[in-house]
Amino acid sequence: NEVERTFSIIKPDAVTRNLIGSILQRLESNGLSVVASKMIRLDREQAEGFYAEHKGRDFYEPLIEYMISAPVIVQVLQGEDAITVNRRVMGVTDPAKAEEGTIRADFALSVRENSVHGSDSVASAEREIAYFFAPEELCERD
Ligand code: DAT
Ligand code: MG
Repeated sequence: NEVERTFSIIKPDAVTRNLIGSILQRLESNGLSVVASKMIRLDREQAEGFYAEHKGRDFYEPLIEYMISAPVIVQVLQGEDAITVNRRVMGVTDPAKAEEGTIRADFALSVRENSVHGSDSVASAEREIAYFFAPEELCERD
């Protein structure tokens, strides 16, 4: 098992409802350590670029509107198999289908307002981390 880094967002619905601490608790207690973190309000161009793979889908425009509707926490998480572990702790995209005890099952409001983002592959993690963080913003941790 390899130590990996993954990219995470605590999305507007969760920030707005003061769920940052509850969500971080789930991530940290599952072996994911924060190595970079900041709160930002995404602008339209940032949100569109981040979700470029979904451009043209029916949910794309409302997704962009939602992502720019309030601040988010963008963060880099490190741990053994961090990409897979983060996705497991998050639960699947639709909270109605997410396993009990996952962040999305317990906190998400809808498929769109689903509280968290997590990279789905090593390639996505590298792209997404670089999209929001300069290399020197990542802290070394054991
Ligand atoms: P995930 O965030 O689980 O990686 P995704 O990459 O397929 O899911 O989609 C990105 C986001 O777009 C997702 O978190 C919420 C939104 N989305 C996806 N499918 C949707 C749908 N059918 N209706 C509304 N929003 C959707
Ligand atoms: Mg995705």
